Amino acid sequence: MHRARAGYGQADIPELGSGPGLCPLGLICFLLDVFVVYRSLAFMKKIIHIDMDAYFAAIEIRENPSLKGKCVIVGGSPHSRGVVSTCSYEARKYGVHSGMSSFQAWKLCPQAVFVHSSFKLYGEISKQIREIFYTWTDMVEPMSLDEAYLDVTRNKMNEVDPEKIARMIKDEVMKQTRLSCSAGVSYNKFLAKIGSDLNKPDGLSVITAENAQEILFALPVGKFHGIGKVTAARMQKMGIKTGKDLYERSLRELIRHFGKAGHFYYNVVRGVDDREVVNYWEPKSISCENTYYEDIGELDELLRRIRALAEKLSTRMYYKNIQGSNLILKIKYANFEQITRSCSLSESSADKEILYQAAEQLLISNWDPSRKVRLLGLGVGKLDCDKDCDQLELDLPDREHQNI
Ligand code: DCP
Ligand code: MG
Repeated sequence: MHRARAGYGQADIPELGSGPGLCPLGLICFLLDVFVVYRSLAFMKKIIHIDMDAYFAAIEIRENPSLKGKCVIVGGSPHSRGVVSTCSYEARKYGVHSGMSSFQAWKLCPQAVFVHSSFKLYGEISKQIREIFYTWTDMVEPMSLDEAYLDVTRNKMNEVDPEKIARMIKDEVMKQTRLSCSAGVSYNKFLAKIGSDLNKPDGLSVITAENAQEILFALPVGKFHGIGKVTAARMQKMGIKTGKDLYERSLRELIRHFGKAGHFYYNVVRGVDDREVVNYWEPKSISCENTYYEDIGELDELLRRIRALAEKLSTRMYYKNIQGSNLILKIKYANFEQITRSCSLSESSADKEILYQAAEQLLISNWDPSRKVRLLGLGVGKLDCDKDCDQLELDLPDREHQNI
């Protein structure tokens, strides 16, 4: 009934008095419409999404003010096959971005200053920021160290205007940490997340039932949360470049091309997202995997791939603030046959070397050398999660997310 809380206002709230004329039946229709509109508005959630700006880089600059205004890249060294965790907005102008190899980043921006990550500090500041959120509501869902959803529909200060709350949170974060963040305010999580990205850095965007369609229609599909690079490229090929193009495709067509995710795309482009803000959720495992362009038959090469996976997994675990004591290895052979083996770690850890050592042993004792490998996956289970443990991100069924 109350679909406006999860859809565009005009599309979903019936126009008042649109039924038959004011005969008794018309009157009943009219009253029903009033009731629906009332319920729609009454049930509209107030969601804020906060995302820190250039988080790791901004902290490094705060700690070392001589870096201010420079191209700062946080991550591995360009000469050690490292990757970029993030970079300052100055470095982004040269095309540097998260996930790119540090070597490539250095080639694009040779004047950049490379800084190693200080995860412990990032975690401490993250907790400090969350305390600010908790002054408003306990309905806080952290998505990573630098990002969280807040449901402020009802809040501890009884403030009715979510935009005002977002502004006060931004000011308080700046005051306490000397770091800037961007906020998106809307009636569901998807739109709030889109909003926080609209005017970065130091942005504040409000997406309402009235302006949602205009904003989503103009947005390139690659900017939709949940549509990764590979899917965006597939959509481009199908002629789906913007939200408007996506809106025009039928549910049937989207499901045919994208499976279960098609349903998600169909809904979110209509501003429909009924996911609740969940304030605590214990992840069971965390993992990553890679399908290789060419099947691999050499042990050395497999170990090299395992090392890369261990590093990636370790970074994700630090980023999510979790440790685990059970290592899981997945091997998929060229004929798609698959085995999964696991072992206990000596202690709960997120350390890349500890993960690698255990994975190496598992691989050597379980791999069949007469067969080539198509895919490797590494995961960690039996996770240690205290109250501050972060929630893992929604895994969409998209190959590029590389989750087991
Ligand atoms: N991060 C990482 N590896 C990635 C992506 C991110 O280690 N592939 C880390 C570094 C970022 C932090 O997570 O500082 C937050 O990620 P964001 O995607 O929010 O990126 P930033 O906060 O750096 O920049 P933005 O201003 O675009 O939010
Ligand atoms: Mg950020």
